Amino acid sequence: MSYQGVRSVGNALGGDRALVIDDAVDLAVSTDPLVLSLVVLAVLGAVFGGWWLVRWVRRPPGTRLKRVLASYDDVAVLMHPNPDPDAMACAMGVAEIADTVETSATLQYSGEIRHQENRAFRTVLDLDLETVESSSDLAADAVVLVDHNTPRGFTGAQTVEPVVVVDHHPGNGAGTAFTDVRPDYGAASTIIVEYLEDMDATMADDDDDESEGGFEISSDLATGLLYGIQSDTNNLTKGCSKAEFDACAFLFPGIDEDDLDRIANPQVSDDVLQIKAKAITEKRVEGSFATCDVGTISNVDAIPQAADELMHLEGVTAVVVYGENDGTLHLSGRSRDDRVHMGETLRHVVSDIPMANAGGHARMGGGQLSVEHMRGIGPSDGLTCVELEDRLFAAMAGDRS
Ligand SMILES: [Mn+2]
Repeated sequence: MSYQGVRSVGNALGGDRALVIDDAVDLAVSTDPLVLSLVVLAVLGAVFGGWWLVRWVRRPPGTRLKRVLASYDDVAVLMHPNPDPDAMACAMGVAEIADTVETSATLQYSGEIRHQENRAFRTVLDLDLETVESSSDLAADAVVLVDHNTPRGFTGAQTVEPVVVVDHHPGNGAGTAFTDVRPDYGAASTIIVEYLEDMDATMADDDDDESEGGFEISSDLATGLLYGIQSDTNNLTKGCSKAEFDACAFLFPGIDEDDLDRIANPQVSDDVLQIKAKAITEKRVEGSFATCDVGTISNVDAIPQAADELMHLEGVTAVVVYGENDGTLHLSGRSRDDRVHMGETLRHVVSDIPMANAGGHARMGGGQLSVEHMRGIGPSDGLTCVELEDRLFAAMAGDRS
């Protein structure tokens, strides 16, 4: 607004106020050009300060995570029990981000890495992972949780307060310094990829050892993150958001196709194939549902794989496969039938059996029950496997009696 403009507004206000504005403007202009330039500088300072504040508040999450990691010398990056490729890829990503700020990261997990693809992932990408049996095994006080949001699966897990949580599962778990939980995402690896993009990371180029100041993504990390996304979304066919496709496109130039093939198509052990064969030949089908008792087995990881195999059967929309290992009956259920919520079905079936637990999502569920308790130690009558199957069929058909 021009000086004349200000004066006319002042006049329009009328009376004393017009006089005050008049005086102020006269003062500023007539006294000293230095005062005027100071005023201009103050205005510019306020504008720039505001812009900086907005930028600071809106810092992308990848930048914020990097700063949080930079404030620790050591962090323990904790995967969920029996980690899958998505969890392992996230841990690799956090470790590489930590490395850029000279924070040392130890990758840890509880349980076992059993599934042949998970073992291949670890071997091919040469991961250095440590196991945790109790909270005293944690490598650092600062714990970063990836691909789950509440610590579980080891003694004292409930006492652990993570500083960082990065996850895509529903839940209320939070980190004391940083929380990023996106249940609409198909994989937690996708979130890590976005962090790398936030940090202007580029794919490592073998021909050029010179880093251009930015962070370079190794081919192991790019391959791991891509496989993490693929395995959590059944090769981009289930539970995907647009973010998964964007992340895969970003990773594409950096992946090692041979490594990806070695991870995705590992050799399958004889017992896994035997158990799948048993599920296929000895299944019990009623209507569009199937169950199978695969008997006593040594590799419990074969049970969900056998359930996946049975789901390929034409006309079958929900299956439960179960087998016994070391006194525990392991159940694994799958459903693509909107009428069958598998997690609820399994929960209902075991609800009156002591020491049993079961649950899961609509399309996927699992459970464990003590064989002794199922057979009815103590006062209860117990349950045979045939009766268990009858219950399973009834529950899948919607009978909640
Ligand atoms: Mn995941």
